[in-house]
Amino acid sequence: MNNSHRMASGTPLPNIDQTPAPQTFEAWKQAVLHGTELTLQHTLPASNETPARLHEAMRYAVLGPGKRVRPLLCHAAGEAVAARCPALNVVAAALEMMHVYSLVHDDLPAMDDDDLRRGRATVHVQYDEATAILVGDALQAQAFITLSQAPVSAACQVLLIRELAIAVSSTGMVGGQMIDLSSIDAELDIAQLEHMHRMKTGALIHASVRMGALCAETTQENLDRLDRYANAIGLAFQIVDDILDATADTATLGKTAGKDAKNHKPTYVSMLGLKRSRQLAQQLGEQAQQALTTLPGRTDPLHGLVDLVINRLH
Ligand code: GRG
Repeated sequence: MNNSHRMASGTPLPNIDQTPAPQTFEAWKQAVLHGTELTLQHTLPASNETPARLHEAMRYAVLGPGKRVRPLLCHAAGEAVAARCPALNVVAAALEMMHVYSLVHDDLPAMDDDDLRRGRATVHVQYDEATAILVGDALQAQAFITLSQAPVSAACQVLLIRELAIAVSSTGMVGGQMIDLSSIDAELDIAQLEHMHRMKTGALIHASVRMGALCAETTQENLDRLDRYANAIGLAFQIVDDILDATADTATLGKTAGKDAKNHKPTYVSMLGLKRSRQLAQQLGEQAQQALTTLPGRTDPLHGLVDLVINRLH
């Protein structure tokens, strides 16, 4: 069977399904990053396609040096239940587009008002504010177009589209952002803080894991195990983000450090302190690892990603 896929840009995707499975976590990660990059390159509209300024700005936003945590989680979860690589590459690309839309809009003057992202000028600084708004809008649409082209059954495409739409909806990422924006100077308790982060950051991370698994027709038991993993790693990711905002420098993060305290935002660090925040992140990491019993495929990438999320430096 020919596994090349013709995507939105019209260029066939290379056949990256036939390469042997990498042995170490690092080799696995590099292979996934390579597949994600190729798929994003092919799936995003070309920068000379009209309107060229918008397409160029979309590519600037997405093809910058992100960590690609969501694509990595999608692949790792898919491989844990033996999903096929071409579908995972396409779904991973859609997840990264959705994530980047949220970053571009979050950086806007009306929201976090930041001029640095991934070590480079934010989209509204590099281009202009109206272009940045449209880049976010178009990336969100492009994510759904991409999912509608995933090489899975039509029924599975609908499941993937629904999963992503719910994750970024007013009860997921966008709702979490709304609560976050209204929490400046507010007195949140730890349960409210957790709820906000589960929506704002956790929902898309959770969807990344589930969507990888949905590419294979897996059992409800396996999905339940992966849900537990995703819930734990999603919250751990945010706690580590709070820790890094308080402890790392701007050059290392590639975005402005210390913004939470400056903006009087409640965070795990402001509420629990650094030591307890680190302990909580470790505990959640252990919970994530424990969820990974008896999955039918390869689980070392999911284990490796716990370490990567908890011990990351940016
Ligand atoms: C504007 C609709 C809308 C939503 C924004 C996710 C988000 C909601 C805002 C991002 C702000 C932020 C710093 C959130 C904390 C966690 C987070 C998502 C960090 C950025 O994700 P990384 O670290 O970034 O995966 P890279 O650049 O590596 O992809």
